[in-house]
Amino acid sequence: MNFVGAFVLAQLAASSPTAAIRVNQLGYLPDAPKVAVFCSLDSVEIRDFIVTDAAGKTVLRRRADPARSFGPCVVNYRLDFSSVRKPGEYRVAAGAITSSMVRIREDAYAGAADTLLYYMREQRSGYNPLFRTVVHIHDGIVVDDSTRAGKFVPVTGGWADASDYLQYVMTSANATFVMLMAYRDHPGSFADQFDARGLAGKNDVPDILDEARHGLTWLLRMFPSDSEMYNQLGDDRDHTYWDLPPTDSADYGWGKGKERALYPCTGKPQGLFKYKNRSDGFASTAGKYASTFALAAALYRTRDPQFAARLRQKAVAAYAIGKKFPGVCQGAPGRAPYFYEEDNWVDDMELGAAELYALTRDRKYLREALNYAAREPVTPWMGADTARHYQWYPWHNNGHYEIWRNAGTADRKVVADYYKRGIQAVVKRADNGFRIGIPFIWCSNNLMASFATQAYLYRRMTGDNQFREYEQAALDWLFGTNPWGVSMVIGLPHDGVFAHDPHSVVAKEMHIELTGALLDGPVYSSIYKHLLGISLHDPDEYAPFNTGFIVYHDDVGDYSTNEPIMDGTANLSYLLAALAERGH
Ligand SMILES: [Ca+2]
Ligand SMILES: [Ca+2]
Repeated sequence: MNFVGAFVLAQLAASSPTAAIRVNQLGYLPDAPKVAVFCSLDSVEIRDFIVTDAAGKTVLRRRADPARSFGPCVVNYRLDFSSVRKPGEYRVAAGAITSSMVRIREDAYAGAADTLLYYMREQRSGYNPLFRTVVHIHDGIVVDDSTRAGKFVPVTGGWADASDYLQYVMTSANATFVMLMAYRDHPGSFADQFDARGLAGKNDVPDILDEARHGLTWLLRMFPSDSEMYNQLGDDRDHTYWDLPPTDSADYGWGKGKERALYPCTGKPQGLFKYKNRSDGFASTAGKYASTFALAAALYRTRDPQFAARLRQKAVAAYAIGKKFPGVCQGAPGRAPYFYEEDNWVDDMELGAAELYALTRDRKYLREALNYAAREPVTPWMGADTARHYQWYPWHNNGHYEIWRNAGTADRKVVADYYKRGIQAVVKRADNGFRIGIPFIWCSNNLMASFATQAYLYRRMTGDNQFREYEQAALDWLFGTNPWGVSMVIGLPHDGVFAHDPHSVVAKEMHIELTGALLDGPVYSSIYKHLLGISLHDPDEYAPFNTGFIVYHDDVGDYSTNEPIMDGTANLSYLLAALAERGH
């Protein structure tokens, strides 16, 4: 340990908190449920809490509601101040403990979805606006395929998946889809301050569409013909070096920094080395191509008819391939045992069919969408204790909502009920001070964002508000109402408490803040202890709150909880755009 580290530890010991009041640092909408959470590491009792306004005047005094303990919080109380609706700045206090500043504002979420895009731009492969150069220009050469291995296919573009530089259709198509959906439903929430290349300066295109089109362009390259459907670019040989994107020296057998491996869907188990995945079809990937292209075709119909026509043709072709080859096309492992183990594909085909129905109005697609939906009404992690890595993906099934948008009354009720069942399964596990019922597997923040999004969609579809407290609790968790008091999105809000030491070579070496990045989030301590090659580089400033069954570390060495994720960041864009609109 260096001198600075020892000093920080001494400071921590002197000021070690024994209790805290956690709040959503981004803020509360005036009509939203508002609950701060009192978390004590020791056994204490409180009776009342107060809310004071900016002038220090008490505007509410109320009984604290005791709640079941959670994680490191031996004692939890829920401090419900929903009745405070007047916009302003407040603090919540109980005993000697006072919260950080609480904002109540009609525009609490204004601009938040655009903030996420800073991270998306930073993650771009192809032309990267941060480095102002084209990165990974040699992509890629086909591997793991008996007929085409060794062929060069030009697939530069897209986004790096996380702090490594691997690229997946699975996550990139979902990211593109959600951004398109966010724009379609909430166009007023997005600004135009950047151009198509991601450089500062408007181009008369909303920035969310600039970003989505960057994804679409790559996806079109990854599906160049009906007989070539690619799924993954690079593999975990990427992890060999701690390089920046422009100087990535990963070697896939064609020299350092040269061509990267390009994996097609083959319908068979894949993996060049010791580990193999369980791929048995194309449909999980084909369905994602189909849904993303079909939604884009609808959105670009008047904006760019030629582009839209091409997208439409590709959507139809991808969907047909998914029908012909049911099953999953999983991520391909390299040298390590970790890969994206997606086990469901009917959700992807459902979404593909729903978008093709919206685009073509051919009722065959609606029937097929409803049939797929009935085969997996609830995304299977909901209600579970654990799951494999990305086993049930996407984290929530937008297909039910997309069916609902265009279906008749009876079918609408069916898909709304599917959402309800998933929400109920999570709520059943959420009888704790934070009202949190997700499993804390790797990338728990994705599950949190998806639960909140599904609950929001259900509420808008039905007008049923019975789960609003849980929807809000998941949103609040992401922005600071969690044991650590940390916003899980870097820079949101800019004056909040968020990660300053994410697992990212770009942040570390370039000394930049990865504004807009959603982190993986807390995991079960049992998972953290068993991951390979994890160690903290600095003293843990959150150590007092890492004594429970889940842990979070703001440390560059922790790739399990503190690594930003591209797909999770994009996935959050819908909810934040929705909350930024009047009427919410
Ligand atoms: Ca723009
Ligand atoms: Ca799936």
